[in-house]
Amino acid sequence: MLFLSGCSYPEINPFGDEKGEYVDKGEGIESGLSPMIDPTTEPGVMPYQPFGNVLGNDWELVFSDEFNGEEVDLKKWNIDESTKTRGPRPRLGINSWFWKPENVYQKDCDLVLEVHKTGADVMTNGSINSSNKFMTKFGYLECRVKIGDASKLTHTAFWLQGPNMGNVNGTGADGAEIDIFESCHTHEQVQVNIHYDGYADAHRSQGWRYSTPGIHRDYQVWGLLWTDKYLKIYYNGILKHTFTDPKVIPLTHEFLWLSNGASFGEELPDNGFKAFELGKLTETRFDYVRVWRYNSIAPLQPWSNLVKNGGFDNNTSNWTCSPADKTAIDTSPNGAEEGKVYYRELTMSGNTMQLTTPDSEVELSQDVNVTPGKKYSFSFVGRIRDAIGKSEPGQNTTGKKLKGQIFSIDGSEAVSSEPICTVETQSSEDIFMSSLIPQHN
Ligand SMILES: [Ca+2]
Ligand SMILES: [Ca+2]
Repeated sequence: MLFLSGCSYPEINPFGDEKGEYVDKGEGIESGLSPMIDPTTEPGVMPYQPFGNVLGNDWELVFSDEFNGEEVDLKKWNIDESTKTRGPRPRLGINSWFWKPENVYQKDCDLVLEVHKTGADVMTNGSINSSNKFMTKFGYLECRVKIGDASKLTHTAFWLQGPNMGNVNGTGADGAEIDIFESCHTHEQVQVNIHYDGYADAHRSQGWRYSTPGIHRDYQVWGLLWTDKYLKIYYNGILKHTFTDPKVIPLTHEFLWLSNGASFGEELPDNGFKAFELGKLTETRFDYVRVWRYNSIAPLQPWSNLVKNGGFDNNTSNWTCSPADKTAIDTSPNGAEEGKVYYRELTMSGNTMQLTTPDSEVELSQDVNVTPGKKYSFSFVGRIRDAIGKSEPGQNTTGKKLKGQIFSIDGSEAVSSEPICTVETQSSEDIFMSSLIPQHN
């Protein structure tokens, strides 16, 4: 089975009209008194862009915390303390759970959020938020984090809330909860969820699941690109989902939230909490959080993508497959392990194109108009799946290749005589491939 995931250059939408805005020490409070930029942040640091200058470089850092000091910076953060249980997870055997300040501290240049079992059905967690201290509207928000062990029934989250998100008016433009990620699964996926119009009967939400290779092994980088036209979610520099429905795009200031809590993935075992001993279960480590505002839309213009639906945004349109019927939008968790049961997503799927063939070649193609004499770059992100286990008897991906190639429009002449990008080894990671296309007269 071959596996192509979204190209990382599908940046066809320009930024919105408004520049980003921010408020430090909260709206209505005199601004400029509280420096929100960590002095240990590397000067001039830009959003994490391992796959090229996708987001441009015209960014102004307006907030950062590298968590390198001895203590949590209370000029920026409130340390949460729950006075009553947050939403119980009775199916998992967690009937109450609480954010506790004693679970929150800084160590080894990280913010640490510990997770404990403090009673037969009681969990404690850690959380900080920037309410009334730092609020932001539009821009790019990024964190680097090693999530808590999801198999210990905790999820880690990087999220935002607006002070007026409880206002019921049929839209989240006046404020929404944006969960950039919630690591509630033990397979390599997370959820983005957006909630608005409060949490009672009028509550509305939209959600999406996306693949996050490597999430359970090490630190990973999440980003949110937020304009007045869209929200884009990035994982390790790869675009994972785009929201364009105006109902889920806040047009007002929101504050940051970093937390862990009791989990809710459907694959987690019933009453699984019961098996754990009392004491510390796991911890989440945030390396940094940074927020930029954008100064102009100019940097993005050169990246207007010629490829249509390059991110496979929820469908296969604009692509031709040969032989036909060998494509699908991927709906399964990544990183299949032998003997393990996986749960198919019924209501949410990822923006990933899957090419299915155990035995023969499959080609996915699209015509692109180019101007003679100009140079173009070609790139894609993909992986050969089943790298860490067989999903079907007899299936073997050894010797499979994933490659990209450019042909003239009649399909007969290879513009690049050799494949531009080739992956031959199996991989459990997404791999980025890029090349300048040779000039063609
Ligand atoms: Ca509302
Ligand atoms: Ca750090």
